[in-house]
Order: sequence, then C-alpha cells, then structure tokens
Amino acid sequence: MNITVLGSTGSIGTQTLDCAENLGLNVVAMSAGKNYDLFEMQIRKFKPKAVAMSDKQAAEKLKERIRDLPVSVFSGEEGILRLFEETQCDICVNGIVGVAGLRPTVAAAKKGVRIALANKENLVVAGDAIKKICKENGAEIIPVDSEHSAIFQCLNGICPTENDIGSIQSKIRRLILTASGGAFYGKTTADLHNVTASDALLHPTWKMGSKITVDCATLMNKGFEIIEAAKLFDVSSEKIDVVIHRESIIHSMIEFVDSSVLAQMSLPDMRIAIQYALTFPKRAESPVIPLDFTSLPPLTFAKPDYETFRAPLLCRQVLRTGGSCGAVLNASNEIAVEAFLQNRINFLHITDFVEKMLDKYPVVSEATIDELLETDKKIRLEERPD
Ligand code: MN3
Repeated sequence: MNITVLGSTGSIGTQTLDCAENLGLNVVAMSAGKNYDLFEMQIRKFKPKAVAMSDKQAAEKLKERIRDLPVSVFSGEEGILRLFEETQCDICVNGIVGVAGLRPTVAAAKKGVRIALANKENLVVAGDAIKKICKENGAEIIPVDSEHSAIFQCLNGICPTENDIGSIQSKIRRLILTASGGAFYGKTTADLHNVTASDALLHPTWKMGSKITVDCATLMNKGFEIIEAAKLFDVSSEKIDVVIHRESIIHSMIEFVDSSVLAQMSLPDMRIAIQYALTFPKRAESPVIPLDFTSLPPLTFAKPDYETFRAPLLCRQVLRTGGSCGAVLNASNEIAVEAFLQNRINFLHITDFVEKMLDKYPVVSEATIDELLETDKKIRLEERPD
C-alpha cells in the first residue's frame, strides 16, 4: 500500500508516519511547510520518491542536505501538486492546515484515490465542489477528524456519501458531536477581554497545532465540524447536535430513530482515527493504550454556551446559505486567528471580525473551486482584522 503524507511535520503528519511505520505502509511522497530539519529526518527514515516544501527557501536548504538521496524535491504550492504527477499512491493523508490544503485535496481526488482528510477547512470552503470531483473520479474521503471518524465508525463503515443515502437518512435521527469546550470553557464574555494567545493554546485534552487550538477556544472548530459532518454524511444542520464533553473519551455519537445511541470511545489519541482511515474497512493493532473504565474520571456532558461563543451559530448560518459563504468564513477566520496569535487583536474580536466579513461579502451560489479561492485571496489582500 502506497501513501502520500501531506503536512508531514505537523501534528497529524507525524502521527500518520507513526501509523504508517506500525502498519508497514510504503510512503511514496511527503510534503511539509518550512521545517526542513524534521523533514530531512523523516525523508531519511521513510525514503519517499518525491517530496515538496511549500516554503521555497526551505526547499533549497533541504535540497543541499539530501543530495545523497535519490529523491526529487519540489517547492511552492505547485510543487505539492507535482507529487501527484511524479508518484502513484493508494491513499493520500492531507494534514495541511487551512485553505492551503484545498488544491492538493482536489489533485488527490482527480487521481481517484482514498483521501484520509484531516483538513476540515477544505470541506468548509468547498465541500460540495470537492464531493462532486470525488464522485466523478471515483475518489473516496475517509474522515480523520476524531468526531467524524467516530461517526464513520458508528455507521459501521457504511459511508452515506458512497452508498444508500436514503436508507441511512431514514434510520438516523441526529449526529451528536462531542466538544471539549476548549481552553476557555465556563468563561464569560467579561472574562475573555484580556485573555492572550498563550492562554488559548492550553487545550484541556488534545495536543494539536496552534491554529486549530485557537479554533477550539472560540468553538469555531466545532462550527467547522458541523459543516464537515453535514458534507461528509449528507445531513442538514438541524440533524447535528453538539454536546460539551470535557473528558474527550466519547469522540461522537449517532442517535437512531428509535432513540438508541451508538458512541465511539477511546483515550484522546488521534492515531486511532488516522489508522482507521488507512486500514478501513479492516482494523489493525495500534499502539494506543486501551481504556481502563474503572479508572476513568466521571464522563460529563453539558450544553455549549452559544451566547459567549457564537462561532457555531455563524457556521450553521453559513451551512444554510451555502455558496461562497464558507470561503468567506474560513479566510476571515484564518487571518483573524493569525492576528490573535501575534497579539494584534483580542480574542473576542476573532468571531466579531468573521461575522463582519460574512455580512460584508455577497454570496455567490454554485461557486467553482477557482472562484472560491479567488474570494479567499481577495479577503486576505483587502481585509485586516486589526
Ligand atoms: Mn475534531
């Protein structure tokens, strides 16, 4: 089995390589951003045929370092797309952060391969367009996001986007996404005026990159996951509920029409979701420690506070409106989170800014991938959250 790992030096990427090693998979191509030190070590270990770095200077440094190896090095956004021309893979794991992962997902979809998708921004920006390209080319998306993997596992591998949608829709009352609540759970708007980026980066249960950790603190991540679930499983916003579950042991649930609920549980370790996306429909041994039920803390559940954390409500609105809204939502969030991480804006301004942009930009319905990326670019060039 040949796999391509995009974003290999990030949180998802490094854990994917752990899984690939554990499963004995052949890594044929890898991409990274600018961390050439770690990337070099990964290349020496996994011996891919081709690699790409989105940062061109880092790619030049890498080329110098690995002159002794028979590996092609490409650079820039185009370089990542070249990987799909130069190598053949069966599975592409996309762990690139943000809208930068969109063109690579489209390239993988056009090759008709399995896409193990960790990049939820892809589905927020262009879910409908991506699904169409997958269908036309026989590609499949298997979720890596823990909540969506949980639902996918509860569906017992019956992916409604591929199989009999009607029969699944008639059996399921709702999908219940669990949420840790992020770093600021329980805080009021007054408490949040002066919180800093380092406060936001203290996630209670999952260790992840900084962008998604801030998204968890605003609950924008959960909002994105509502859109992601709607696209992956073909359900409407009304059929997707969110419940705060601080312990992150239940990763999500499905409720059937007879009120029976299935949950998927494990310690919070992304390698289960990543590995399942690689081995589906089979399962394999994993290095994850089994649950010891008698030593677990009590599992708690609570309602999200949507007055303080409005982001999921904005996301539901985006889901209902459709078209280019998702591109506006994602681009404005990406630049606002960046500004917050650089201490240029305060925490509450992230969601305020996203809301302002959604009001400002007219909706284009049935937008193509190019048009969506055009919208993304325009916002990055013309708007400033600070
Ligand atoms: Mn998640």
